[in-house]
Amino acid sequence: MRRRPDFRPLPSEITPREAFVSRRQLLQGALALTLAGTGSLASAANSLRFRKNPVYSTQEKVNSFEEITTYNNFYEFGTGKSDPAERSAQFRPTPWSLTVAGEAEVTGTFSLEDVLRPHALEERIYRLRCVEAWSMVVPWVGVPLGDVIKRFRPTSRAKYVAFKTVFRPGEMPGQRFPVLDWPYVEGLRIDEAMHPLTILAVGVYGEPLPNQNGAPLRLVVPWKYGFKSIKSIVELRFTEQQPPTSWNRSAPQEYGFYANVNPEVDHPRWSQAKERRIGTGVFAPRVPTLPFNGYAEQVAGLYRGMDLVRYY
Ligand SMILES: Nc1nc2c(c(=O)[nH]1)N[C@H]1C(S)=C(S)[C@@H](COP(=O)(O)O)O[C@H]1N2
Ligand SMILES: [Mo]
Repeated sequence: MRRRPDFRPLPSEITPREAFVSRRQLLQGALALTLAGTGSLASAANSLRFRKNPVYSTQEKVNSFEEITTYNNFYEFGTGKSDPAERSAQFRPTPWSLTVAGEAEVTGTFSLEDVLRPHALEERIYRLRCVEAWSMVVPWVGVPLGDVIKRFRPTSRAKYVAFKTVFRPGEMPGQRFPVLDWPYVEGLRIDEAMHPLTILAVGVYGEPLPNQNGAPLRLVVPWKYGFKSIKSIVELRFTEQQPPTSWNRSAPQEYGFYANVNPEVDHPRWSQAKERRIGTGVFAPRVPTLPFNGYAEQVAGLYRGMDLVRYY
C-alpha cells in the first residue's frame, strides 16, 4: 500500500501499544457477547462492532436483510433489480484502498483500514428513497463522512466533494456495456458532505456490506434520491467547481446535481409525490413522500434561499 509521507495520524488517533492490545482483547470478548445477546446467525468473523445511534435513526419498521440485499440498483452488475445480487459474486472488495485528492492538505492513497481505524462505527436506520418511487428502511453501519473528511484537512478552496466508483469490467459485467459513462461518479457540496446525517457505510444488518450494496464502502445521504449514494468508492476529490455526476451527464433534464427528495418536483416521466415501500406488497397503498425524505428539519437550512425547482 502506498502511503504518502505527509499522511500522519492526528495525535488523538495514536493509540499506545498496550491500550491497543487490551482493546483488542476487549473487542473479542464484546463480540462474543454481541452474538450471544442478539442470537445473530452471522459468524463472529463477519460481524462488525458498532453502537446504535437512536438519535439519527427512524422508528419505522426496517426492511428484511433479504429485501435489502436482493432488490438493488447497481448498474455495474446489470440494470435488473436482482442482477446485483445474482451477478456480483466475482467482485473482490478486499483489499481496498481509497485515493484522496484535490483541495486538501492530506492527499494520497490509503488502505481502507487506515481510513477507518480512528472512527467508531455506528448503526443508523435510515429511509432510502429511490428516484424510481420505491423506498426501503435500512439499518446501515458506518461513520459520519464529515469526521473522515476533517482528517484530510480540506482547504478553503474545497467547495465540493467528488466521488468515484471502482472501474473493474472484469468483475463488474455491467461495465462491459455503455449503459452509463463508467466509472460512476457523484458529488456533494462540502456542507452536504459535512452534515452529520451523511455517512460512509461499511455494513448493513451488522455485517460488512454485501457486494450488491456497494462493498466495501458506499455513501449514504438519506435526504437525497438513492442515486446520490454512490457505491464501492475508490476516490474522494475536493474541488472548487461543481463536479459532474453520472446520472446528470446521462439525462440532465431528469437528474440534477442536488437530487433532494422533493414530492413537489416530479420526474419528467412520473410523479414523485408517493412511494412504494418494498416488502409491503403490490396492493399496499403508496405512502406520501416527505420533503427531504422526512429529514427536512435537519437539512432544509442547507438550501435556504435556493429555488429547489431550478436546482433539482
Ligand atoms: N456505483 C453505483 N452506485 C449506485 C448505483 C449504481 O448504479 N452504481 N445506483 C444508485 C441508486 S439509483 C440507488 S437507489 C442506490 C441503491 O442502493 P441499495 O442497492 O443498497 O439499496 O444505490 C445508488 N448507488
Ligand atoms: Mo435509485
